[in-house]
Parts: sequence; C-alpha cells; structure tokens
Amino acid sequence: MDAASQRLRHILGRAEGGGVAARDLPGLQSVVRLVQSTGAGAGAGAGAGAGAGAGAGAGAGAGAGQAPLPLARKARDLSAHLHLPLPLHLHLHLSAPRLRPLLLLAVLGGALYAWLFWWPQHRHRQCLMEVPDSLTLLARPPVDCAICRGVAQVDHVKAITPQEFEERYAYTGRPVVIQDAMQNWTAPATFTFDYLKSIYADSLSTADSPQDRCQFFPYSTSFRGLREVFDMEPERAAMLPGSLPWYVGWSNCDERVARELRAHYGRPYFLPNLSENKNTDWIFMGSRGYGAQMHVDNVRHPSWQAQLRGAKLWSLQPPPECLYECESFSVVVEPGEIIVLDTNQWYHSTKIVSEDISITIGAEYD
Ligand SMILES: O=C(O)CCC(=O)C(=O)O
Repeated sequence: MDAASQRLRHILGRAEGGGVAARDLPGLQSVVRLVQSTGAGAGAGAGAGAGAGAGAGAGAGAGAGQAPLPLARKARDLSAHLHLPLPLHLHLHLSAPRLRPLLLLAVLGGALYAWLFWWPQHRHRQCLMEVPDSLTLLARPPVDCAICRGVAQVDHVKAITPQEFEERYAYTGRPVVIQDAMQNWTAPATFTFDYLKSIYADSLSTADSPQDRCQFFPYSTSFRGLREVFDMEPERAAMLPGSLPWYVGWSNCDERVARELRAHYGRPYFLPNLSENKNTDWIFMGSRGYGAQMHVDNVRHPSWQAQLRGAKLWSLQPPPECLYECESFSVVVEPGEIIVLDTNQWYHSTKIVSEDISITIGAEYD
C-alpha cells in the first residue's frame, strides 16, 4: 500500500495547490481508512492529517492496528481509490474560484448558440432528436428475396392496364419504367427552375412557412433549405459553364403550391384502382453529374417518380441479405418516363446524365 499512500499524498497536494480543502473531496475518507487499515497508516495518516483536516483525521484515528477489512469492503474501497483521480479533477475544475467565470461564460455561450443557431433550425421539427440512419438500418426488417430473384433489368412497358400493373409490379417489388404515362400532362413543358421558384415565392416569403416544416435534402450542396436554392445566382441556376453543379430534393408541404402543381399532372393512369396516390409530392431537381448516393429509404410505401425534364441514371442494388441470390443493375429514365420502385427494399443511387436540368415529381402509393 506504499504506492497507494504516495499517490494519495500526491493527490492531496494537487488539491491544496488548486485551493481545495481535502475534506471536500468525495470518497477521500474511505481511501484514508483503507490505507491506514492495511499497515501504511503512519505515512498516510501524516499526509492525510496535514491536508484533510477534521474529516481525514477521524479516519486516521480509526485506522492503525485494526483487523483486516471484510473482502467486500476492501473491494469497495479499492475501487474508490482507483476512481478518485477522476472526481478530483472534476471537483477541482468546477470549484476552483478562478475558474468559475470561465464556467459561467461557457454556459452562457452555449445558451446563446442554442438560441441563435440551433433553435431556429429545429423549432419546426416534429422530433427533437433525429435517429441516425445507421440505427434505422439496423432496425430494418429482413426482405423477402422474392422481390429481386430472377430480376436482372428494369422492364419498360407501355399501355399497361391497372390490373396488369397490380399483378406484375405494384406490390411485387419488381422495378418498372412506364413509358407513356404523361399524356395530357402539362408539367413537362411548364416545370422549370423559374416556374418552381415563382410558385414558392409567396410561401417562402414568410418566416414561418409550412414549407419550413417539410423535408429538404441538400445532397452535396451547402443549401440549408428551399429559400437558399431559389436565391442562388441565375448563372448557377441556369447551369452555365463554370458554375457550381447542384442537386436538391424536397417534399411539398404547402397546400396552395400542391394545387398549383397538380393542375399540371394527374394521377398516373396505371396505378391500381383501389390504391391511393399519397398527398405529398416529392420534387428532385439539379444539374448533370449530381444525384443521390446509394441508400435505402424508410418510408411507408413504394413510389413512382416522373422524369419531367432531363435524364437520370438509377443504380439499383438488392438488399444485403439477397446479394447472393439477386443482381445489381441500372437504368436511365428518359424525359417522359415514370419509374416505379420500392425504395424501401431496393438500395438505389441516382445521377443526372443529361445536359438539360433534371426535374422530377413523384409520390408514394399504397
Ligand atoms: O431522385 C433522386 O435523385 C433520389 C430519389 C430517392 O433517393 C428516393 O426517392 O428515395
């Protein structure tokens, strides 16, 4: 126990140097008792008596010549000894009078940061804490590999009836591109960067817009929301040579904007009669070479996505549990085509491959 008594003296010395009375140190008394009861009493008693005042002195008095401690008590005291340095440091830092102004400053700084930066970004969130994607993935239920077994490419179909679509694709997990589903839609000719900017102008002019409560994916840009996207320099928006590429996606939460959007497209004709086209529209827009990284979604239903302008490459991978049974493949979705994909089951990434801006609109269906 010589080593223990030496360390104890060293710790007490540091405590005193920092202006802390040894009697304030939690756990100290049991350590003093332990050191003394195991024969190092004289040395430790002198050290403790010098620094620890009344508290340590009482411990020292009880120590010398006692019967060995029961095993459990020994173990407890030893662990108190081992852990003492850490509480000591904390105690020193928190209670040394010189450091109190610093501590106060740190707390005030944290509160100011939270008020100015954290709260404005989080006040509209429905969840206070986002669950990291990696945790969501761990909780993903295993997929039945029937969704991808024997599938080596994305089918391209035209003039498919809702019944055929339901049997072959709607709920089987088999991806498909429908090539003739935008007849009578005015969206392809109408939806441009400037048009979308104009229909969101009112919505985004207020500080507390419903759109602020909606999801926004900046991908590899530094945009923090739709306002910043629509405020980008016109040269970048027009993707002029030398400007930075960009790609973003968002869901629409503004009812007025939804009515305006839907005046230009209808419910895709192939959806099964009893299925419901979900209310939330998703828009993805950006320039060549950019897209979404490989990921799997955690949404409720499969979805369709209409390629209104530009062309986008989709790379599809089966879920990891099906890698030995299923294949990975890719497909380019051309303007005028709609891809239907269960993004909860297929891992997918995208990349714009057209010179023209890519704009898509889509939704989930049940
Ligand atoms: O359209 C894109 O670029 C990405 C779409 C996507 O990742 C999704 O719908 O989950």
